[in-house]
Amino acid sequence: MTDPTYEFSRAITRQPAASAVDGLRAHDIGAPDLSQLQADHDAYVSALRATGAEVTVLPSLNEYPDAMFVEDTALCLPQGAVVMRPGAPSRLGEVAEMEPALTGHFKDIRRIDGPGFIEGGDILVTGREILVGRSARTDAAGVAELAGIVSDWGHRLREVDTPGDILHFKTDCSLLDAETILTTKRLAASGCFEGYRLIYTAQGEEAAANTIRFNDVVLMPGGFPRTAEQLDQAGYKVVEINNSECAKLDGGMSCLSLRFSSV
Ligand code: CIR
Repeated sequence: MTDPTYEFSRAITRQPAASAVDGLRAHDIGAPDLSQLQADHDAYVSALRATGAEVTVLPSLNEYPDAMFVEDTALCLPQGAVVMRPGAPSRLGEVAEMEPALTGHFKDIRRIDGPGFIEGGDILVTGREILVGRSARTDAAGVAELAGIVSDWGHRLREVDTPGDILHFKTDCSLLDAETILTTKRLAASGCFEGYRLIYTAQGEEAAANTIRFNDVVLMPGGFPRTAEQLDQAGYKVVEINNSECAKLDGGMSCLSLRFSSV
């Protein structure tokens, strides 16, 4: 029996483009170094493949500097895929580039038509529900449209708030298994995870919250030893990937892939 919240046979990623130096960022701490960004992306893809999954690497899209953050363009569920409608105007066109890559893998593909907006980074699928954080990128209308679609597929969606200074809901949390969430204390303080088993990022290591559980491993950004140690102690097999360059664009482990199992 597989657990669809973290066992996946496939992932889709996209090569970073040279234009990534112009990617969106909340605070400018310098442009990413392109060769390090590519090396980190390669390591990320290798780590996914090492779990036995088939990983598609789509070609870079120079006209969309943030297109390597594929997670924001779609939600992949066992019943089908939903193509998102990003709230960042410069990212709206990315979804049309992603849809053809999904068609071979999903029988049912739906679209968020608007007028609302929603990005995949605001969506956490757990064993019992789909949590969606409203944010600067995801509004109530976008959440409502998604709720209608996933209820057709038997999912319960719960709308929550992303604290104002956080880009996406999942910037500050990730699923470790169907019932366990890694989160920052500042996000959990809202009470949005009541009833779940929580592991908190170590103080000062809030940027470690965006990890992915992918088959038998947890991919986490390098440089957060105390949080890595906690996950190790809790029995998770941690693989660290350097994230220094993506972090300059507010990106992390979850943003870089769409994860699913083909039917
Ligand atoms: C953006 O601001 O849209 C990108 N620079 C980063 C997107 C990160 N995506 C994610 O957390 N899912």
